[in-house]
Amino acid sequence: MSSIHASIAAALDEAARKAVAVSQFSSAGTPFSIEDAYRIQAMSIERRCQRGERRIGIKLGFTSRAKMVQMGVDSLIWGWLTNTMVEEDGGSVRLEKYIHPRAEPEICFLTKRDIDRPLTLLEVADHIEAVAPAIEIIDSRYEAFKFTLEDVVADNCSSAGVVVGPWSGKLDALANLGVVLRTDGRVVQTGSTAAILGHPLRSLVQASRVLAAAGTVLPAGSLIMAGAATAAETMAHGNHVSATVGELGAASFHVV
Ligand code: OOG
Ligand code: MG
Repeated sequence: MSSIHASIAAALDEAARKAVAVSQFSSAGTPFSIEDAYRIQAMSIERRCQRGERRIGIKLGFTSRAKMVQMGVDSLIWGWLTNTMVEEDGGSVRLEKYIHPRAEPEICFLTKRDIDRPLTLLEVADHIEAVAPAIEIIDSRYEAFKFTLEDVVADNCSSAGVVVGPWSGKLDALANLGVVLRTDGRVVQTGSTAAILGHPLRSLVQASRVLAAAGTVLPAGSLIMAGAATAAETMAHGNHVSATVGELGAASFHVV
């Protein structure tokens, strides 16, 4: 652990707290490795926890081709979700909390057992209590929403907000559900849950692997966001944003 990493963690934490973007670090004179990026991420989450925030789960990023193409990045990444990131389904999202937020349609899982080792595809369903349609609000702390893989990992993978729709036990239906993102009723993105690593349950296999590699146990009752099935869309004042995921239903919010 170096003081440079700690100061990058502090700068990213401040950028998120004040909703003011910063310049990239890894591509602008302070190169660091992916391992260092996860150390910086852990330090910035630790700062949030010292202010009283709680970890409530994790999110995966770049589990679909649509997202990799949009951001020009091609490795699966993961970051933490905390309690202050939760926005109410059907409620109002305050634009001023964010820098340049984007919305993307996702699937959220609720765990019913600790995830404490790499799981197989056959085992993952036994660890899940429920599934819900969801919207992730991503908000890169970097200017122009541009980053390298290392920078975005250090920035907790752009995690900023989560809106979780109705929970159900419909795990068997997940293979190929239609995904539709709407802004003010207009369809802005369409896709399929099959775009998420071929099957959203595979995101749980990946989640269990990255957690094990990090030596972290994810406690029962945690959320896991599987990663967006489509590209993300910018949000503006007054927008109504909704994501429908086949028979799982929809999650939505109003931007104020
Ligand atoms: C990074 C986060 C990617 C996803 O669902 O693929 C992500 C970003 O695009 O800013 O959340
Ligand atoms: Mg996402």
